[in-house]
Amino acid sequence: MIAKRHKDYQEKLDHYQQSHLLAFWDELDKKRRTQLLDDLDQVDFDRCQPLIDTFVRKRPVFKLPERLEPPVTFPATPGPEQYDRYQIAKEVGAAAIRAGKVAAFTVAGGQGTRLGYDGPKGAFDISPVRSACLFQLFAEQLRGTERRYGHRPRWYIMTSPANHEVTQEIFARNNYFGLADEDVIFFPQGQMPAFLPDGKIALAQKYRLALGPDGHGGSLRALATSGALDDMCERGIEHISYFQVDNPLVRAIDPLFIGLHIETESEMSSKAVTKADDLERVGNFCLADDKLTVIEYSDLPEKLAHEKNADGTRRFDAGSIAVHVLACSFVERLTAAGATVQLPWHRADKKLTVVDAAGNVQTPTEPNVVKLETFIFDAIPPAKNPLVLYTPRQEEFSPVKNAEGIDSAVTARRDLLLRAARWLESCGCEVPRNTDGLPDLPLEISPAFALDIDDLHERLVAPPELKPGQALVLT
Ligand code: UD2
Repeated sequence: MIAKRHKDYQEKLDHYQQSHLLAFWDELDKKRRTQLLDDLDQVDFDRCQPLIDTFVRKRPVFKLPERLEPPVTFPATPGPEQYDRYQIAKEVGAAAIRAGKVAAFTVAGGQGTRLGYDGPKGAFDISPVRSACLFQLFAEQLRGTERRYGHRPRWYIMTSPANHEVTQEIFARNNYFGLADEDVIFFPQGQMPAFLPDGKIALAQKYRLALGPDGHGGSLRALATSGALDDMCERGIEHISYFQVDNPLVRAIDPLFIGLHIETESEMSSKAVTKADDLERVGNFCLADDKLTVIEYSDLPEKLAHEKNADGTRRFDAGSIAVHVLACSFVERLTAAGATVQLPWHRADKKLTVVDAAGNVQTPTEPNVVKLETFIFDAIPPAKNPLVLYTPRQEEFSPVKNAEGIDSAVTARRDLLLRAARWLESCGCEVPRNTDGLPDLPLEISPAFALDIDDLHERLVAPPELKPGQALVLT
């Protein structure tokens, strides 16, 4: 069996000029040979081949669209002329949730290298008092949604082959964070190899290819190939509420957002925040040659990033928080056999320890490999009626990306604490604050207890009395 697979790959790799991948075959024991063959099975050589010339051997240059303008957006708070529309949207969204037409979808296949956490990022403890992990906070939102709308959305989680098993183990060990195991569906995303600059696939070890997840854009393909999309259709799910695993403040299921998406017959909707500064490292919503598009911070020329309107506000101000609602029919259209729309590939030059042709381990000090990924937001331009809804950053966005500094666990915990304090204050509580303006007590509201300010208003019989240093945890 192994001999046959080996022979087949010898021919195949010759054809694709990747025979170096079997260079150490004779040195490998049976287990390692099998591992190497299994890694080779993961590579779609036909898919990679044309990319090697265009993205690896050549360095693609990002071409700025001819006409770049700010997008038309829905404001976070409606003006008088939009008030009714928002009210209707909230009801429409709530009705869709109640009717089981909305699924939650978390992309959790990333490698989380910047955070330096050894494990799936979703298992990272983040809440300020209970130390609940990201997965737990999302699960509690789904439980809160069930309490409020009478239906608990099914939860699809995209993992990667590297963290698939351990992610499932974490859920099993934690009793699915209070959800039913059959309501949480895990599936791994596809992989892409890392390439050396000459187009050869890199070896991480003599018997291991350097493979990594194919980007969050790969979630569309993975939804289709895993059967998750069929599962959604069979259950009458029509809308996918997409969010990243790294944002503990995210509103996993938002009736207003879902309702606007439905009312406008949008195929893909997005949430934005006002950028924290001109050069914040988030994608920028733009109208590129009249099409709604996200341009990554690294691709938006600084001159444009600094441009101001006549009133002094920032011209390109809508930063992507990577929260979307996608119509299932849209994902079907994009992933159907023979689909004409392909998400574009993005090149990233990375440092990776590799085994060289002589079998020596090389640990680089400069980027030595090319990784290719697709991005979910590149599905926006081909979508019909895509919309952007602004949302207040302090309510919904504080990602955990870095080990320290901005977008770290420290800032996310602070923002969870501040949000809980604001919600309680709006319910009439007096929250003691220290000289830095931070709540002077450990404070946490589980999303299972309250999903937002309105929910908290309904849930609190009387505003609790808060004392400095005395913890309040609402679960
Ligand atoms: C992303 C966006 C940025 C902005 C920001 C908001 C890109 C390129 N940039 O920045 O525009 O919206 O987020 O927080 O997206 N993931 C997978 N599989 C993969 C790669 C990533 O599931 O192959 C997941 C990952 O687990 C995480 C999310 O996607 O939940 C974000 O990935 P990232 O950290 O690479 O994105 P980032 O911070 O560069």
